[in-house]
Amino acid sequence: MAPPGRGDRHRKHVTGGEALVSEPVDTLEGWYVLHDFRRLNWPAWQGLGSEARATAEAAWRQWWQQEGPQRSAEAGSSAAFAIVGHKADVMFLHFRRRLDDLYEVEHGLDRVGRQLWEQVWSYLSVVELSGYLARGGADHPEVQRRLFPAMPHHRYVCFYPMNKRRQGNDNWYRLSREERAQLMRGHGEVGRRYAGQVLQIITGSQGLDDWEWGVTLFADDPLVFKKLVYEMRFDETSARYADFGPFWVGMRLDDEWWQPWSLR
Ligand code: 76R
Repeated sequence: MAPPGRGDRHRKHVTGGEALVSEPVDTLEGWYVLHDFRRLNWPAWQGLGSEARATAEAAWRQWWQQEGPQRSAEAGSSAAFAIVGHKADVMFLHFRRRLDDLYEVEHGLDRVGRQLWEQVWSYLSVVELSGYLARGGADHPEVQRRLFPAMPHHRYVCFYPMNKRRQGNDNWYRLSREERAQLMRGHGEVGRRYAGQVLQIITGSQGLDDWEWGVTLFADDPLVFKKLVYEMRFDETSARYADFGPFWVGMRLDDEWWQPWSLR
């Protein structure tokens, strides 16, 4: 549903002779989100005495008690996942009300525990709902629930950034709003075949990070990621108009997320 005024503003723009190529879509924004990828500096960690390691673990525990799953749902939440493969050891996923709060939690980990968790990558974005398909207004409870989701509890996570293509005849941003809405309907139909098996959180990062969207999928069976993403590839929205960044797959860590690396 277009917010009041948008149509008028757009028309004015067009008659002014400097038409936008096509009408943007209205979006609603929720949590600020940071995907924070870390690697344990293993030589430094092993080089510490057992007392220093215990001190570091106590500091991580304290940081996580303050910032982790125990936080109020109102203020946001955090989860930790062990990344499979070489790209990182841990992915922290943080949902917060404000950008400032993300900065706080990100650097909270650096301030404690001797900077042993080196940041290897990160991704900044905001939970986004676009207005292509009918949805309630911003104050509708279902819309609020999707803008400010609770941290999903599934065992596995899959994250990747993506762009919509801007290339020759395959330029998403030159399609009319109606054409884009039509394509998004097809996209949603494929997605809905996975209802109950996968939960997706789409975050927008235009102007915030190097790609345009972050896709975060949660499931209890990692094979669902492969099936869904493969099937999506054949849908025109992805086949023709999408480019993808690196994929990160992990599994949820318990509250004491550093335990797999503990030397005790
Ligand atoms: O209610 C809804 O949000 C349903 C419609 C819907 C939108 C608007 C939807 C459904 N998505 C939407 C928007 Mn999606 N999605 C992706 C990817 O790997 C790929 O090929 C693409 C990555 C996956 C796997 C996926 C899954 N989606 C978006 C947008 C914003 C586009 C824009 O605004 O231009 C992106 C970038 C994107 C990408 N999508 C679904 C899914 C699934 C599983 C669903 C069904 C969800 C459900 O009904 O529960």
